[in-house]
Amino acid sequence: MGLFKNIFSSEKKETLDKGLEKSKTNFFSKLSKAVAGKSKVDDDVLDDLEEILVTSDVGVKTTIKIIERIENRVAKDKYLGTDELNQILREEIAGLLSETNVGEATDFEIPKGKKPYVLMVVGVNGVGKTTTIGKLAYQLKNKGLNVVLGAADTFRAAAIDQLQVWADRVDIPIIKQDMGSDPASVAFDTLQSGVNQDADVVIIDTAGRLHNKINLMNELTKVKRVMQKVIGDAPHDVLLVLDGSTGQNAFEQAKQFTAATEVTSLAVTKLDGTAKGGVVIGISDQFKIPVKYIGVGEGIEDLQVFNKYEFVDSFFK
Ligand SMILES: Nc1nc2c(ncn2[C@@H]2O[C@H](COP(=O)(O)OP(=O)(O)O)[C@@H](O)[C@H]2O)c(=O)[nH]1
Ligand SMILES: [Mg+2]
Repeated sequence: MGLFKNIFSSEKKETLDKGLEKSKTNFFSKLSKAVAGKSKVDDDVLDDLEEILVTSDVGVKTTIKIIERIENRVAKDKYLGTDELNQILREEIAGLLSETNVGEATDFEIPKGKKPYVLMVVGVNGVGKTTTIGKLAYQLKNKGLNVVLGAADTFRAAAIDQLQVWADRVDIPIIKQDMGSDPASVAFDTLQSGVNQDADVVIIDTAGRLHNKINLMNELTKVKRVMQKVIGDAPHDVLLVLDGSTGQNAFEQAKQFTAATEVTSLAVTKLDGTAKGGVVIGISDQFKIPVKYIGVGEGIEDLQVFNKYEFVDSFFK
């Protein structure tokens, strides 16, 4: 068991390293330019560092916090060599993320005591909701859990088909209706089926094409209310999916969705395709909502539980 665990985590680390490669290369090439010819961390280096962090989509607020921490160290230590900057950045970012106890999980787990555990997945079109659901269902099934999917994104036939493809790939049941049907009704059917099948986990896919906040709020509230006719405290988790390659847009979407409904966890996708992986650091710092999962590729295995220590480790390796 111990050996298996080691093999698993080294594989996980490899995928994470690969997924963060673009972000890392981008960050460290800028950083080495900023410190070229300088032996000491001075105001110029700090200014450049600030710009690098902001352009890596760490976000202004979180960047300011990091810079302040490094300034304090410079003030205390008097002389801070640029060759130590890496290590210091790593320590300060890890320290910042450690202030909350989110991002501590190391494995896919569903809290016990709720059966079925109902997970509603929200987010705008194209961020990776359906893909994340497929990958997550695969992980949970591999852990021996019975998973049922609900295709409550009824706007496009393709959206339903896509979830069906994932259900087939993972070999789990899916509840769906025709395109254009009421999402709340699909969610209702899915929960009922989940209860009847004694499922462990029910995952509901939703549409993100609601053109304003009021519509979005009404739609999500309705889906929740209808679910609660079957399971009084459903959904147990509302997972907002954000596309990590969209940078500040992801922050904006997080703001809008958290205003429209109670979001309880986040997934940040497409970190493999971006040089701006810093968005995960900013989002974990700024929203009081835990980043639970990160997407590091399109494959079925390319979803990871977000662990801040592993993340920082991979980034500053
Ligand atoms: N590279 C990469 N692509 C992803 C990831 N997650 C999703 N995608 C791709 O993003 C596109 C949109 O995903 P989809 O699940 O349909 O988004 P939805 O509209 O929110 O359901 C698809 O082409 C996915 O393969 C990821 O972590 N990395
Ligand atoms: Mg979809």
